[in-house]
Amino acid sequence: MIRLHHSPQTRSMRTLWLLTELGVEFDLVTYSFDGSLQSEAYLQKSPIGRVPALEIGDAVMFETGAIAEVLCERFSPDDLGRSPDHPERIDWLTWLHFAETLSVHVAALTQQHVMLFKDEMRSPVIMKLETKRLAKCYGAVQDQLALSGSGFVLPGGFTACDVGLGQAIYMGRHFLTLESYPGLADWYARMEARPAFQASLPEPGKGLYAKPFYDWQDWQ
Ligand SMILES: N[C@@H](CCC(=O)N[C@@H](CS)C(=O)NCC(=O)O)C(=O)O
Repeated sequence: MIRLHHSPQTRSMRTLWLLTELGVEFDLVTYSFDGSLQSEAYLQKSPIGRVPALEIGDAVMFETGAIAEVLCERFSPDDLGRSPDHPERIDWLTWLHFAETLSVHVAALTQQHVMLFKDEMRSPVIMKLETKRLAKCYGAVQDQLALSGSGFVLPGGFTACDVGLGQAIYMGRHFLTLESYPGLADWYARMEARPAFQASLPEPGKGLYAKPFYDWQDWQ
């Protein structure tokens, strides 16, 4: 039995997209940010009340990178995954986990633009800094796509790296568009067109973000 604990437009979208690409059966439990992630029952699954949590057999996991490693090992070791002796293993691990580096900046920007409920709590300095740090990440992924040459993050084709990074960039686009990153935009358009990506999107109006784009310059 596999059960994903998920909130729309959060990192758990990464796991939802991956499970869908893998074509495995799973149950989906959806939460909103209404305090339910801090319930005693949920804290048994994720000790600080974050999404995703994944029940898999008798185990409960949290951390998207670890979840992706386990799911690929079990269900797609050398297609969406790269097994330990695969020549792309090191790059696969590196780019799989680089998604989280992007997500840290996206999370900081989400906190600044969306979560803080009084304008005086927001800091344009932090917004600008985190947007610049996100831009560096976009540049690094675009460079890797050029180096790979396959149209995917790794030369060998579509993997869980594309899922992790695609989800991070889906979130990042709420704060920094892909306008200045043509190579990244081309790849992202193909990620967005995948049926499994589409299946990981929230129903209209049910996500975390009320607007498609939040501009730090509005707060200068
Ligand atoms: N490194 C963790 C981060 C998980 C995380 O922070 N999830 C956010 C949503 S993107 C969350 O649950 N936030 C709830 C909160 O901060 O209360 C992972 O990759 O799974």
